[in-house]
Amino acid sequence: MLNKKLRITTLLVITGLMALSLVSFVKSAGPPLLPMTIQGYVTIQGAGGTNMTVLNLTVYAKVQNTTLPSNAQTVGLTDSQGKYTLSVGSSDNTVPPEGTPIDIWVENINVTRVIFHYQTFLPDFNLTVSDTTPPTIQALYPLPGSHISSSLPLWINASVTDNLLINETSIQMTLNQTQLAWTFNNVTGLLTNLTGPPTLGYYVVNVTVSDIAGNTASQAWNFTASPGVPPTISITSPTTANRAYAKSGTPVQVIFTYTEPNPLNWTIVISNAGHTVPSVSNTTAITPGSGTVTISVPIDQSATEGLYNVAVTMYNIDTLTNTTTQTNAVMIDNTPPSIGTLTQVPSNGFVQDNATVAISVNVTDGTGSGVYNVTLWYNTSGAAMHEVDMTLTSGSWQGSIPPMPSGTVVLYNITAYDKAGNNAVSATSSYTVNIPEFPTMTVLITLMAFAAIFTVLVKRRKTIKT
Ligand SMILES: [Ca+2]
Ligand SMILES: [Ca+2]
Repeated sequence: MLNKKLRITTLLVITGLMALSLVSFVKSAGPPLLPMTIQGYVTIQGAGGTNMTVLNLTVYAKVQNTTLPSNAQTVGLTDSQGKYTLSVGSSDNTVPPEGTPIDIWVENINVTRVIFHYQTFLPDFNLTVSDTTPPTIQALYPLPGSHISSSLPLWINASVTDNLLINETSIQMTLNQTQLAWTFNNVTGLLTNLTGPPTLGYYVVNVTVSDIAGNTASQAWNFTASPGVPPTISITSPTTANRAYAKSGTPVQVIFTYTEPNPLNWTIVISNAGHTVPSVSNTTAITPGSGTVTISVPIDQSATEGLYNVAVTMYNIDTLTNTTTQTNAVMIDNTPPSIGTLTQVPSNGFVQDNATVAISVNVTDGTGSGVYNVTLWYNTSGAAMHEVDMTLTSGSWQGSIPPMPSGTVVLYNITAYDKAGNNAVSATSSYTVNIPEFPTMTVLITLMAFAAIFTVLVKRRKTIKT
């Protein structure tokens, strides 16, 4: 009896030990020791109230709108039975703190919220997704009601998206009720058909699409294929007849007008046989219809001197293009004008205190842009600088300095600009206004008078003798 009791006790102890070791084995082979694991099935309730499971639906664990780190397996896909698994958290420091609300999303639909708890395993966390929102069909091309070129291949595009998932097998695209073969990018949502140039005429596109829950959307739009008309462009400035001048490293202003109902872009190129200035294109959308563009085109430092053509090219959305050119409309000139010898009348030593002093000078610009202006600058020792615009008279530039008091020392020089903005400065000249010496002058005049009388008398005597 005793032995039997002992045997039963021993058996119970052994059984208990075996059970304990089995439990610890099950624990060690069970759910991963991540902070939190959730798994279950995804069921979709569709438009008709039917429930379904779908392969490859993406399930996310997010804190607010941020998906938790992917190394924590917080993004899962449903398998062929619609089963998903999410493991929130990992050994790194991105694990959310205990008690964090975590949102569970299926595709773009927020399904439910769980509270994060460490070492938790939720094996039957089934998700029911209700989707009654139909897909959206937008970004239609050709633009509804537009005219497109009958000479170019025809793209028909639409952006097709859904809050859950597009059922790709449901997509239908027709052109004048004829089925089109389409391609669909399920990442970007771009639905596309490309065919050869359409014949002239009126076309209606129809796109019909359903999501996986069975909600359906349709979109119809029309366009007309007509002979393409390229943009018209006219350069207002600069022109061959009314050239612009610039030096390297400075801008040239270009003005052009255009007419184009569907503009895409424009480009300005200033170039000649030896050099092309970096082109300038529009950086913002061009106003459809007619317009004027005024733009500053920088001339690069390496642009060499000479004449350049200005070309404006415009494209429309059908890639029809037109280019207009003004030849030799820009001159690059980097050489300052050349200032000749300054002529002063009266010259130094003969300037009286009532005398206006005339300054003249020849200024040339060789084969450059031409002389734009010449300025005479003068001052008297220590006083402010005065400026006189010189005028071109009979081939020389002329200006004058007004009378100054006796003994004044006048300093002056010339600056000259060419039409490209290069300038030259002459050396400084000077003169002193004479101090009158009346006694000396009186003696001189008297002596001259006597000499004249003497000469007359001598001549008369000679005449009498003969
Ligand atoms: Ca939907
Ligand atoms: Ca020049």
